[in-house]
Amino acid sequence: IGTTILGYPRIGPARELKRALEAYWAGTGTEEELQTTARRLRAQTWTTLRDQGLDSIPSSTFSLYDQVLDTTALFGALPERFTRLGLSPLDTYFAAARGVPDAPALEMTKWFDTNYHYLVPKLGPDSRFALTGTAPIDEVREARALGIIPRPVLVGPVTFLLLAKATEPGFSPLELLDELLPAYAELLGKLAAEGVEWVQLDEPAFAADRTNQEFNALTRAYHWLAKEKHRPKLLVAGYFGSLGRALGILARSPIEAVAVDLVTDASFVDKVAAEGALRDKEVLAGVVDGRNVWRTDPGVALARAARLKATSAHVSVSTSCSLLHVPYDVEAETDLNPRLKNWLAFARQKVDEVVLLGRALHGENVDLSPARAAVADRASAAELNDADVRARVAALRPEDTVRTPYAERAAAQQKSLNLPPLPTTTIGSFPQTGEVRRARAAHRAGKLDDTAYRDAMRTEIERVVRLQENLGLDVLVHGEPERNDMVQYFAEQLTGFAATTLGWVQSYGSRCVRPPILFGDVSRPKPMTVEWAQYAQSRTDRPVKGMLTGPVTILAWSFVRDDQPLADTARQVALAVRDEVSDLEAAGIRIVQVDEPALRELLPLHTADREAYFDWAVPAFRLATSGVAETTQIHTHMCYSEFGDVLPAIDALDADVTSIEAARSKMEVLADLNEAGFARAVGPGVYDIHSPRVPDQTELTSLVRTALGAVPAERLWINPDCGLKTRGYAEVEPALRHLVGAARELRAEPR
Ligand code: THG
Ligand code: ZN
Repeated sequence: IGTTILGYPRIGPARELKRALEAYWAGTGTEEELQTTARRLRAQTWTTLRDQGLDSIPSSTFSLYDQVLDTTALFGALPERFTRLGLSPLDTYFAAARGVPDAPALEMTKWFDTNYHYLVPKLGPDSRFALTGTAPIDEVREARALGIIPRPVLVGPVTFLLLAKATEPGFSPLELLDELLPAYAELLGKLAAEGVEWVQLDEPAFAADRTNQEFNALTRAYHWLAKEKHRPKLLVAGYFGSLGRALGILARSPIEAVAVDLVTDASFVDKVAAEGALRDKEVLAGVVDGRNVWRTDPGVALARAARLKATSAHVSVSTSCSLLHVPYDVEAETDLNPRLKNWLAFARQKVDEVVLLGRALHGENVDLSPARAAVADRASAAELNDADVRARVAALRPEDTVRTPYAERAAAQQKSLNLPPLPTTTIGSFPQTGEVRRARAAHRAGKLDDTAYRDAMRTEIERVVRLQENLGLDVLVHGEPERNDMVQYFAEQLTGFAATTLGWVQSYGSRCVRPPILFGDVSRPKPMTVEWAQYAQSRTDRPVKGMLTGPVTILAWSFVRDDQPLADTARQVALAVRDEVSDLEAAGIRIVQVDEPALRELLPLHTADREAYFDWAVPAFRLATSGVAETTQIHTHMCYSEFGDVLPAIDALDADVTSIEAARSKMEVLADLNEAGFARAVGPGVYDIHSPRVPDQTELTSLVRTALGAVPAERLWINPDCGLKTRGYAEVEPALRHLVGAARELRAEPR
C-alpha cells in the first residue's frame, strides 16, 4: 500500500460543504450546485494528497452527511418511513439524517470516543440488504479521471452491524451478517472491475472489548469476503485504540493488510510486533496521531514503526485513525502564537509527517531536525507551568468534592425555589439569530465597541427572558447570545488555552466546532459569565439558571496537552469552573447548570480502563459543583450518547437535576436510570432539537406520560433534548409552547 492516511476532513478548508448543504436545505441552492461543490472538494483532497507524496490515496472518505448513513443507504437499509416518502435518493438520504414532518430522523450518537456523531442504522429480523447505491464506484471514476486509482474506504460489515440498533428487543443486528456480506462482496467485485487495487474496511468496533460471538463474526466476515475471486486486496483498519483478540484474528485471516493504531495505547506496538501471523501481511503503522494536533515526535514514531519491520515484510507509515477529527491546515492560523504554532500539526501537516516518516522508515536520508527541534522546544517550555495553579491543586482535600446529602438539599431547594411539579426549562442556548452573530463578529473585529456590544447582548437577553416568561417556562435562561460555542467561549477566557480561527472540525452533518488547544496550566483570571446571568436575573422574578460547561466536557472538546495525565488537567479546569459557580451564586443566581454532555464520550473503549476514568472524571465534576450552599441547585445536561455504561457515574456526579437526551429514543433511558438506582431529579428531553420538525402538544404529552411511567412527578422536569441554538424561532416558539402546554395538561390531571 505504501504511505497513506486512513481518512481526511471533508467539510472543506473554508467549510464549503457546510455552505452548500445549508443552501440546498434552505432551497437557495440546487442539487447540482451541491454536487459540484462536493466533487470539487473531493478532487481537491485527492490531488493535494497526491502532490504531498502519499503512495495510496483514500476515496469515499467524503460524505454529504455521515459515512455510516452512507453505508446504510448504499446497502438499501434505510427504514421504510424514509423510502416510502417518494423523494429523490438525495432527499431520502437527508430525510433520514434530519427528519421531515412525517418521519423523524434516525438517532444520532457519538462515533466511538470522538466528538463526531453518526446516524444509527436501525435493523430488524426482516432487514434485507442490496447494493442499491453507487457512490464508492462513482468516486473511483472521479479519481481515475484525475489519474488517481484510489483506495475506497468503507465502514466494515461487522462494525456496521455493531453500530446498528435493533428495531425490536431480543434481536441482535449481528444476526444479519450473512445477509449483509453478499452485498459487500458485490461491491468489492464492482470496485475490482473499476481497477481498484485496495479497499479499506474500517472495523474500529474491535478497539473496544467484544464478545466471542462478535469475534466469530469478524473471523467469518473476512474469510467469507476474501473467498471472493474478483476482488481488490483487503485492508482492515482497527483504530481508536489497541486491538485485543481481533489482531490475531485479522492476522490469521486471508485479508492482505491490517492498519493498527500505535498512538492511543503506547504498549500496543509490543503486541503487534509479537504477532507472528502478520509475517505475510502488509501492516500500516498508525504512528501519526489522527486525533490530536501536536507535531509527531519523529524519534518515537520511527521507533514504533521500525519495530514492526521485524514482524512484517511490508510496513508503511500511516495515521492512527482518519484525519476527520483534526482541522485542515495550521498554516491558515495567522493569529496563533508562532511558537505554539510550531508545535502543531493539522491534517495537511500530518500528511507531510506521514510522507517524511515513510521515507525515513525506508532508509531515505530525510531531514527530521525541524520536527525534533519543535518537539524539544515544547517539552522544555517552562511557561506551560503555573506554580500557583499547581499549589492549589496539590492542596485539594476530599471534602472539596462533597455536598450535604441529596434529600436534605432537595428539600431546602424546593423551599427556596418553590417550583411547580413537572417544572419546565430549556437547556440554555436560544436560537443564534443573524443579528446576534453579526454583533459578535463586529465586536471581535473591533467594529463594535464594548459598550455597544454589551447593549446588543442585553437587548437580546431581555428579549429572550420576555419570550420565556410569555411562554410560561418556570426556570429561565439568558440564552447565551454571547457564546460561539460552549467550550470555545470558556477556553477564550481561560489561561492555558489557545483558540483557532479556521480550525473547524465536523461534528455532525454541516455542523462544525473549533476545538481550542489546551497547551498549558489552566486558570480563570476573572468571571466569565456572571454579568450576563446577573443581567437576565435582574429582568425577571423567576429563577434564572446560570450556564457553564463542565471540566470533562471542556477537556473532551479541546485538543489537550499530552505531556501530563488528563486527570491532572481536569483538576485545573474543575477549579476554574468552581470559581465561576461560586461567583454566580454570590451574584444571586440560585440554579447553576454545569453541562457534561461529553461524560460518555471520554469513556475508555476498553472496560479495564473505565474505573480509572471515573476515578478522575466524577471528582472533577464534583469539585466544580460542590462549593455552593445546599439551597443552590446544581443541574447538569447530557446528550448525544448511549448512556448505559455511564449511569452509575451520572448518579455519582451528585447533581440535583440531570437533563438527558431521550426524544429520539422514546424515553428508553429512564428505565435504565431507575435500574441503576438513580433517584435524583431528571429532565428527559421531550423535544428533539436536532431536527427541524416541530412536535405537537399531543406528542409531547404522550412522551411525558411515558416518562411518568418511570419517574414520579416530583422528580420529573420537562425540557427539550439540548440547547436551541441551531434552531430558528419559527420552530422553537411553537415547540416550547407545546412543551409548556404538555406540562400544564399533565399537572392538571389527578395523580
Ligand atoms: N460544542 C462542541 N462540541 C459539541 C457540541 C458543542 N459536540 C456535541 C454537540 N455539541 C454537537 N453539536 C453541535 C451543534 C451545533 C454546532 C456544532 C456542534 C454549531 N456549530 C456552528 C456551525 O457549524 O455553524 C459553529 C459554531 C461557532 O460559531 O463556533 O452550530 O456545542 N465543541
Ligand atoms: Zn445537549
